[in-house]
Amino acid sequence: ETKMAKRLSEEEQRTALNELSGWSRVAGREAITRTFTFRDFNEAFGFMTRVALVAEKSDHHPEWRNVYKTVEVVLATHDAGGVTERDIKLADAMNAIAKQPQ
Ligand code: HBI
Repeated sequence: ETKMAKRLSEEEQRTALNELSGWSRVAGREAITRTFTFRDFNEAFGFMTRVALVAEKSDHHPEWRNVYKTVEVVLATHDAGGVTERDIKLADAMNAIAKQPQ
């Protein structure tokens, strides 16, 4: 049996998001979001490919939508019904991957 991640309060989310550039809370839903913009489709899809490997490894998966060179991401922990440290960790990993030279 694996331990259920604890939901972060609104205050805890705000504190965590202060150190996560580009991320904000979703209005009307317990989730966080960021839209990444790349130079072209190839860079956007390369980002998604790298993130997919991290997501699968940690069994934590983004909701996302790619339109040309943008990737709109929403993160929530469905099992917990809100935002948890798992979302913050994946958001941080996505920021790091987006910064890598393509
Ligand atoms: N990804 N974002 C997210 N949230 C979850 O709750 C989640 C997931 N990936 C896999 C997963 N949960 C599994 O642990 C369960 O659905 C079994």
